[in-house]
Amino acid sequence: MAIEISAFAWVPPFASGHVRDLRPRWALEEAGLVYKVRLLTFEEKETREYRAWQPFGQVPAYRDDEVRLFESGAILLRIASLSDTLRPRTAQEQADISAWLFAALNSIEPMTMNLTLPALFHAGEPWVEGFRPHAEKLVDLRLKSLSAWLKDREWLTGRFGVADIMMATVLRDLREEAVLTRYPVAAAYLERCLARPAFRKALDDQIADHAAHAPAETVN
Ligand SMILES: N[C@@H](CCC(=O)N[C@@H](CS)C(=O)NCC(=O)O)C(=O)O
Repeated sequence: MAIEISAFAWVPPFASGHVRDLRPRWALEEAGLVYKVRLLTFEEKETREYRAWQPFGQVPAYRDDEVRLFESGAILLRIASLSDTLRPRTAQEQADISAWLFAALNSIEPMTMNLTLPALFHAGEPWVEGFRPHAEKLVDLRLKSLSAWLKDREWLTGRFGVADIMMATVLRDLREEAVLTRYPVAAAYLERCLARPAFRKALDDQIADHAAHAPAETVN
C-alpha cells in the first residue's frame, strides 16, 4: 500500500509542531505503516490540482492505492482500518472510536480554539480579554466531563487508538493554559498519550521538515 499525506513544507515557528498533519503522521507511526509526506508551499495549496485533493487548500490530505480523502478525522479512521494494531475489533469498539474521535473534533476542539486562537491571532485587540473568561468556562465544562470519563480509564476506549490521537492533539493546545492544571486526570491522560514514541517521532519529523524548508530570512 503506497500511502501519501500532505503537509506544509514550512510554517512560522509558533505553529511548527502543531500543524494537523501531526495527526496522520502519529497514527501512521503507531500503525507501523510506511508513508510519504508531500510537502507543499503556501502557493501549491492554492493550485487546482491540490484543491481537487483537499477542497479547502488545507493540510492534511491523504491517499493510498484505493482511496483519497481529506479531513484529519476521516484520515485517522482510514489509517485505523489499515492497521492491525489500530483497527477496531468489534462493532462496539468501532462505534466508541468514532464517537470519541468526533467528540474531540466537535465537542472539545471548538472550545479549545475559542480559548487559544484569540490570543494568538488577535493579541492586543480590546475584545480579547473580555472574551477569555467565557471561553475558559466552556473549556472548563468539557474538561470536567472528560475527566469524569477518564477517571478509571487509561484510554478513551478499551485500548489506545485513533480517538486518543485526536483527543491528545486537541488537548495539547491547552498545555500552556491554567485551566488544564485544574483537571489532573485529563492532564495525566494527555501526558500518557504524548509519552508514546510514535508521537515523538511524528512531532520530530514535522519540526525537522519545517526546519529544512525555512526561508533564508527566518534562519539566524
Ligand atoms: N478540519 C480540518 C482542518 C485542517 C486545518 O485547519 N489545517 C490547517 C493547518 S493546522 C491549514 O491547512 N491551514 C491553512 C488554511 O486554512 O489555509 C482537518 O482536521 O483536517
